[in-house]
Amino acid sequence: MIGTIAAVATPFGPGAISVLRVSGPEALQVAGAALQNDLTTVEVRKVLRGLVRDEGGSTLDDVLVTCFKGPTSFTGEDTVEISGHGGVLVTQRVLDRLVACGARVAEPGEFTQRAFLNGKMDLTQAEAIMDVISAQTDLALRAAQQQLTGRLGEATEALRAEVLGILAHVEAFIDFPEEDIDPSTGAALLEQITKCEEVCRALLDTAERGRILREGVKTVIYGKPNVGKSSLLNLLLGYERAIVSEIAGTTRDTVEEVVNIGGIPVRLIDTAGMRETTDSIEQHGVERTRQKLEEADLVLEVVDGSEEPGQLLGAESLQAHYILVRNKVDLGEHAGWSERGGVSISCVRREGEEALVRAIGNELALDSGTWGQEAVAVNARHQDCLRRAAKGLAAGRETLAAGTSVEFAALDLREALEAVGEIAGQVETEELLGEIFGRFCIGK
Ligand SMILES: Nc1nc2c(ncn2[C@@H]2O[C@H](COP(=O)(O)OP(=O)(O)OP(=O)(O)O)[C@@H](O)[C@H]2O)c(=O)[nH]1
Ligand SMILES: [Mg+2]
Repeated sequence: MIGTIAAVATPFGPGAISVLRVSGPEALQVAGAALQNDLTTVEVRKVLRGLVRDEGGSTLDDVLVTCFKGPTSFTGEDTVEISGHGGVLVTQRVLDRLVACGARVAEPGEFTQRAFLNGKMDLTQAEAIMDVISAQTDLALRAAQQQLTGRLGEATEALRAEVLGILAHVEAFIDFPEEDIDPSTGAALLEQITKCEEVCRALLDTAERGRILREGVKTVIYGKPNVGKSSLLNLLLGYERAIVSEIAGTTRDTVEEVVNIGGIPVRLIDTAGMRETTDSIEQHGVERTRQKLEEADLVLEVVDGSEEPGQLLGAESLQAHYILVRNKVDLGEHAGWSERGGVSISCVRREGEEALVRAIGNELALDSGTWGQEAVAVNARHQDCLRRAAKGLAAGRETLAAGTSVEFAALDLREALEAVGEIAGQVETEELLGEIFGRFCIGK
């Protein structure tokens, strides 16, 4: 959808300033009409002062304006940025005025989508913008910034060029069927395909790290009522986020917060204590705890270490990493726990936190040193493309090796080529773009 779009680019709510953006073929005219000023002749990238006026000529806001000319703008189109007073109403009025002057309110991510469509960046870079905005730790931010520079796009582009070369070679044999693939050429092709498969595998190996950097390690704080699960969440967070009380069954719903452990975002999920209950709200909470447990990367099973050990969830029943946390050791440690391992803490005395954080780091093998060096960490979409690419490459290689059908090998390789191309957006579909940019904020 072309046309000139406008949106508020800063968060909704009162602030020092609000920034509005206008982009499209008529951006200078639209903003010029709102400002009653000819912006088509002004110097670009220079801040001007102006008044946004309503239809009747009354001042709506006193603003600063910067004009950019396409193609050397973020979107690749003519763009105007308007910085006004950061009030909710005044900002809305300025936006209304821009719409009255001919702009349309932008869809989420539409500015970045235009930047992509105008060749200002590839799809991995467009995605990285959202990763930069939502990064919650330095490591996550570093990975996002690397992707924004185009590291991943370059890597997949190199892979695509390689696959394209192989495909061209294979297709040449289809065009000249009288020529058999001689053994040395065949062997060289197979070797090239194997190398491409290795590249796919290496990129796929970064998917787990990518997911953790983007979403955090899903850490479920699990245990019986009243053992101190909410107290533990508060301890690790450093403030009183969840309600703590001596009444068993205090936490009814799950509470999620992210903490930074050695640069890795750890998403702590405090849950309702597990017990048989007839209270329907508490039953819902217990059911939700079960669900969270299934999705967990790490489970912290909290017990009252001062009491006699009872039945534990234990590591064996879980796919996830597991740490036993023996809380309330200020009340004395029951001898029965000595064989069970785990970490002793006291939430009320704020003791054992460091040991627990260390145990979490060890359990997840979170060595931020090595994490930081890896430039690229693929997301779920890239992972899907790479899996398809690897599958196509393997199928093509096997068919070639068997010498059955060059045509079928070419089909498989073409699928691999398209899957690799999808990563950076060479083969884009309307649906794919809607999926990606729909997750952006308005004005981005
Ligand atoms: N002595 C002692 N009391 C603690 C400790 N940690 C928590 N408590 C107390 O234990 C009680 C329960 O704490 P919560 O954190 O609410 O326990 P919970 O596991 O979240 O409980 P539910 O949400 O009901 O399942 C509160 O009275 C806390 O003050 C501790 O380390 N030592
Ligand atoms: Mg609780």
